[in-house]
Amino acid sequence: LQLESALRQALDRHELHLCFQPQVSIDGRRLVGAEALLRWTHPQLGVISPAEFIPVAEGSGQILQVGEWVLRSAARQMKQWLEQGYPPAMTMAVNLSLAQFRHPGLVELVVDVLQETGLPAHCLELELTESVAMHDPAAAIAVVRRLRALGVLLSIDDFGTGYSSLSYLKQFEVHKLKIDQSFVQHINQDGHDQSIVRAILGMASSLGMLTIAEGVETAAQRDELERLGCDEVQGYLYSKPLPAAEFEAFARRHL
Ligand code: G
Ligand code: G
Ligand code: MN
Ligand code: NA
Repeated sequence: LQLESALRQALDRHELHLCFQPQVSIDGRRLVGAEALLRWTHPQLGVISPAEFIPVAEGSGQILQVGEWVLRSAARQMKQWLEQGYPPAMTMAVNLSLAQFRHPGLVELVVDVLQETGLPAHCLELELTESVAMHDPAAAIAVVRRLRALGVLLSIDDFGTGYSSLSYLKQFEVHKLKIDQSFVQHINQDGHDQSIVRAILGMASSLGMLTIAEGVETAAQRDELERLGCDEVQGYLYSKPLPAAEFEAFARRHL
């Protein structure tokens, strides 16, 4: 309850900001995207993790307002970066919660944000989790189709940890699977994790989806993922999530 009332004031008091984690091509040569990750610095409590306050915001319904702020801010930032000469193929990925995804105003909101910011639709990627996608698959497939029609990209986050039906996955026609970090962590030691990643990559490839591995921390993990045919990586090996100015410094070194 305390967090809930504090969060109500957080937006007004500008206590929220975004960090951006670089996404890099598997060869490490190209910056291909950024994932926007929400941060809250409370004046007394200090930095509060989204793992802590997103569930609160989901329970209280505040996630709609917070999520709208994230979407607008991330799109505005990406548009600014494009104007500064960042690669036009670069994408800005935003996490969507179940309540946001189920809200009837979502597609209209995305249209608004794209119009308002002037961000090309293909530069925006919306991340769903398997549980968001599978909550009501028929409804979700319909929303995904409408979002795809706008030209925005869609990905499934934490892939492999939830349980999605393969037949629905085919109908979703999302652009990208994000392989959960739990499969990456021991990929060099654990033959089962390696097999799971190989299976996910094979399935993605046959369904025409791109793949990104999350939580890549070592060169050995990256090498193995490259050997298995993964397209992109995100993780501490390249960078943790960064405030905008530090992301810009990272981009200058990698463009
Ligand atoms: O960046 P970090 O480890 O702190 O994120 C913790 C969790 O919070 C992750 O599951 C991440 O997906 C989630 N998260 C971060 N930012 C957002 C956001 O803007 N919206 C939603 N729905 N979840 C977010
Ligand atoms: O759930 P989602 O995948 O959106 O959230 C990603 C989470 O993983 C964030 O909290 C982010 O800070 C964290 N993260 C990103 N890269 C790494 C990494 O290389 N190692 C670990 N342990 N966590 C990471
Ligand atoms: Mn994510
Ligand atoms: Na994830």
